[in-house]
Amino acid sequence: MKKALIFGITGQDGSYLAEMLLEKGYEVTGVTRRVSVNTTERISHILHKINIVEGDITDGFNVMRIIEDFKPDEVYSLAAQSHVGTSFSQPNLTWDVTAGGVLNILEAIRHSDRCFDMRFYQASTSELFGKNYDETENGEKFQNEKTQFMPQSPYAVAKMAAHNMVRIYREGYGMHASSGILFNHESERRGEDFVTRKITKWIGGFIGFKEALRREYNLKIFKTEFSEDKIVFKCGVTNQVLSSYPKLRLGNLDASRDWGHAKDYVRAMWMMLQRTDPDDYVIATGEAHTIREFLDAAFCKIDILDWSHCVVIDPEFYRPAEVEYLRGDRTKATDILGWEPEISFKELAFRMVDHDVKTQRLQRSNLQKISTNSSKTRQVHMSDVQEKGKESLAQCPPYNEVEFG
Ligand code: NAP
Ligand code: G4F
Repeated sequence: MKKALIFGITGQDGSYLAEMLLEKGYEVTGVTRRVSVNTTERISHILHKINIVEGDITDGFNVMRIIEDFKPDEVYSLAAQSHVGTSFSQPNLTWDVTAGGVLNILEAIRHSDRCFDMRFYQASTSELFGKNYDETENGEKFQNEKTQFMPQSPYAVAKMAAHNMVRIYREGYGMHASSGILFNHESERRGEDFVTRKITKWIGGFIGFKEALRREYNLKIFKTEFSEDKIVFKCGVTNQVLSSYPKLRLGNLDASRDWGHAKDYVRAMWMMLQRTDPDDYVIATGEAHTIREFLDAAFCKIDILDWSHCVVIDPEFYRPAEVEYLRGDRTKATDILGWEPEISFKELAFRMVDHDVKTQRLQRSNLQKISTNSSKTRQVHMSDVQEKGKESLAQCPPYNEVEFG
């Protein structure tokens, strides 16, 4: 039985990778940090099938001991401070974890008696390209393994250091060390402060809120109005203000990303380690979409075609330096690994919305939780509605989605 060691098993990718390796018959060990709250939500369904060891990649001795004790065949280095925005406010931490942590793992492998029995995967990133791209003869922009790196954030600089370390350890010490230059990949398990999940979480919350409001007031139709930062719900019959929901606050909507599904991407990680020769590969769908296009797809799933009323542009979410355009050319991965993505951009957005709507519906099923108004205000509104008589409300047309306007 092959043994895999995953640093970052509690993250989005770690959880999908662990599932996939278990299906392939691996013995899986995951490294988790000591934290005051439970972070194993994404792997709760497989916890009984895997080993968990406590560790932090910034502690070199700790990493060395884990590798010596567990004796893995494959080591996946997925742990990182992975949020680009946060790397501007916490550059030192980002450097220590995202660059230094990887060096600790590489050193632990290099000094092990089993150095050449282990294969190592590093989670590199399309952020390495930053500002830079190449162009086809038709003027289409793309990035591949030959595109020069021009990082735009402390996160990307840390990842570039790690990427170069992996190459040096491969070429200098002959280690089986590969880097996947993965373009953005998302999923139902994506961290909630990345833009795609932030959008689909908001949609889930919004739908759950509307449905709970409808149940609470026994209403079939709402009218909505839009203030600067809120969506105000009114009774379709009496025009009474019932409640309000905060708008979705986002930063730059014009950047383009090459978005795939994480499940497809962890397959590529494993494929790299099955090759006799270690190497670096770009993993991407080859399609670029703006944040606006993701909003189009996600809101379309709930039949809202004009989402502009629901979104506020907030300078807080702009970055000091932005990566404007990422579109990967995966030719090498397809030719050598035989890797292709299976989940399309639209399916990705729909799956994420479906998941978040379902989750929020469950959470909102308790009527008491619904209103952002105080309970006192809600009672006043309730009694107003009741005074008007439930009969008149019952004459409302059947409920569809919220009617805007
Ligand atoms: P993620 O959800 O943010 O997961 C990061 C993981 O790293 C978590 O398990 C986290 O543990 C762990 N971690 C953070 N600091 C640690 C430390 N000091 N010691 C040990 N573990 C630590 O990230 P992801 O989306 O799964 O991405 C996986 C990797 O791929 C990351 O390295 C990321 O930078 C890289 N990457 C991601 C993408 C993408 O689009 N998703 C694209 C390219 C590259 P806690 O649960 O305790 O926080
Ligand atoms: O979802 P994001 O935070 O992802 P970003 O910066 O592309 O980084 C992700 O992908 C990288 C691979 O290219 C990984 F290496 C990295 O670990 C991470 O997984 O932001 C995407 C875009 C950016 O242009 C950002 O400025 O969305 C824009 N954006 C607009 N409003 C926002 C927001 N991003 C976030 N997080 N939050 C916003 O409100």
